[in-house]
Amino acid sequence: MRLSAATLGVLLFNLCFAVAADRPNIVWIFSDDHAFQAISAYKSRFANLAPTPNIDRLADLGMRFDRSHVANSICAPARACVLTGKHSHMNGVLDNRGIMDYNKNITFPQILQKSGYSTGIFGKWHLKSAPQGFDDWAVLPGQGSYHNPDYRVKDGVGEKKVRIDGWVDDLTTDMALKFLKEKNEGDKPFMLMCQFKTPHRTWQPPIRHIDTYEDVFFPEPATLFDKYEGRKAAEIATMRISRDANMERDMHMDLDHVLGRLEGEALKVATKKYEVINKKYDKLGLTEGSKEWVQWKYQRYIKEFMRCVTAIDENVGRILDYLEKTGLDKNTLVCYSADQGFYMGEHGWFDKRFIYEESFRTPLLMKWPGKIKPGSVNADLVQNIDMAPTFLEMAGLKVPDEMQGKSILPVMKGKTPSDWRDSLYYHYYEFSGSHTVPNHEAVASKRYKLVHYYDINHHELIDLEKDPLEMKNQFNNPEYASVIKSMRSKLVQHKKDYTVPKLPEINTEWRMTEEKLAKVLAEREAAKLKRLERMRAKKAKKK
Ligand code: SGN
Ligand code: CA
Repeated sequence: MRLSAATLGVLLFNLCFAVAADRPNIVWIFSDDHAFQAISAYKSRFANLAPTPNIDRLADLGMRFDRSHVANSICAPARACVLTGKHSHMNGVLDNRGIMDYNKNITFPQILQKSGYSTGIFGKWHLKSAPQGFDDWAVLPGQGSYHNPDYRVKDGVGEKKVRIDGWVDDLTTDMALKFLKEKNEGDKPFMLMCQFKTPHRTWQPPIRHIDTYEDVFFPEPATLFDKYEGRKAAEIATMRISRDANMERDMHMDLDHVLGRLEGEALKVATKKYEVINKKYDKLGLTEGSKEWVQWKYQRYIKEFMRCVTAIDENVGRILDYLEKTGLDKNTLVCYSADQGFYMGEHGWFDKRFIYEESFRTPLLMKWPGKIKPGSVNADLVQNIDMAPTFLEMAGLKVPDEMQGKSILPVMKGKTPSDWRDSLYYHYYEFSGSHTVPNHEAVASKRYKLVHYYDINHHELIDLEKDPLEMKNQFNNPEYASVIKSMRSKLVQHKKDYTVPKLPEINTEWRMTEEKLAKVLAEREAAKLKRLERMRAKKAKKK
């Protein structure tokens, strides 16, 4: 690893001055696509129907952050933001193709490890290169599999591939607990990252939950049938439950996809459960494209999502129980968060990527006995780039200058500085990855969002106070002229502070053009037809 003189200085400082005795442990529980609307502590519309009692324990015993946001609402970039404390244009992971480059970045686990922490990471990683700064690790290759997954496991200075039988996040939690048990016996502080694959598309709950919630009706969001008026980028996106969630994989009609990796008795039990559910659909005789059909798809989607959520909530409970049972909890900060939020039917969507609330916000709950007040709720603007500086400050370590986030330690302690930031910088770069969401750069205050979809020359101004569902674009409304002016100057300031390069200089390959959009859509349509053909052939063979 090549390190700059400044970074070396930080490491030396940290080696010399870290006080080992009472440094707190850190447990970071991180899920993939877990919308805050799907956590009962956030008083979601599903709170009574599918509660998350274990995640809620963190809210009861600690702090719930209501304005916790991401810098770029997509998986690999969000993970890089957490690890490096830097915005995407600085850490180099702009989109899901991005690789964590340790020659260009120093991460908080590396610094903690050097300063004497035991460190471990288990579960979803998505950053391609092998994790660095961890004594122990086992991560999923790419997105990983739900059933009987492969893991990339640390093996000396290299790694090996191991297939393990079971449901992915039960296994990841087993590994996290093993790490905790071993660390409990040592005298070093520890930092554990337990990173679930769940509830990522295509939602595959453990067998014990395949038919949980089958008879529950989940209320629809008010914007399920959004027409995207005045919001051109939203109109372009291919992430509608109605049109873009597919029957075979998303709606679980193709059991080979859903259960592909299961074997023996487990496969039999799971198949039987799905067949019962799928037969009910056949009996309904719904017309594809009808309103009722979309409503059925919504129910099916949300049920699969919440089954997955229930399973990870149980695993959060296992971790909290262990910490309490051993007394480790007393000197441990436990956090629960997700790489980004998710649309649970809002605007008619699944997936994320946009700066609209449901995917710009991400859950954040923290418990730290004696330091964070139980049952507290915070509404200050915090962002995923703040995590690295926070953990370093907690451990009594110096934060490298290159980190752009701010430590939220005072916020956690209920002492937010009076000059705390009043807006956040956001930038999404992955047009053409999946779902054709146009790239956008934005600035968001607590009330307003000024968004520039620069490839299609479209601007939006959202007034969250007057329009909490984000259905009205006020950019051309003269009443908002002064708001736009003030938001623009905040954006300019952020770009200066964060040294954002000029737009044409970044991510040239995935910039959107009309031709590229047409090509991507045509390819997707062809793939869809192929899938349908395969399904039909399979059905015919069965008969
Ligand atoms: C897969 C999903 C997409 C999702 C991306 C990125 N399709 O491609 O729906 O947006 O991952 O997700 S799937 O049919 O393969 O599930 S991310 O969380 O990793 O960024
Ligand atoms: Ca994700």
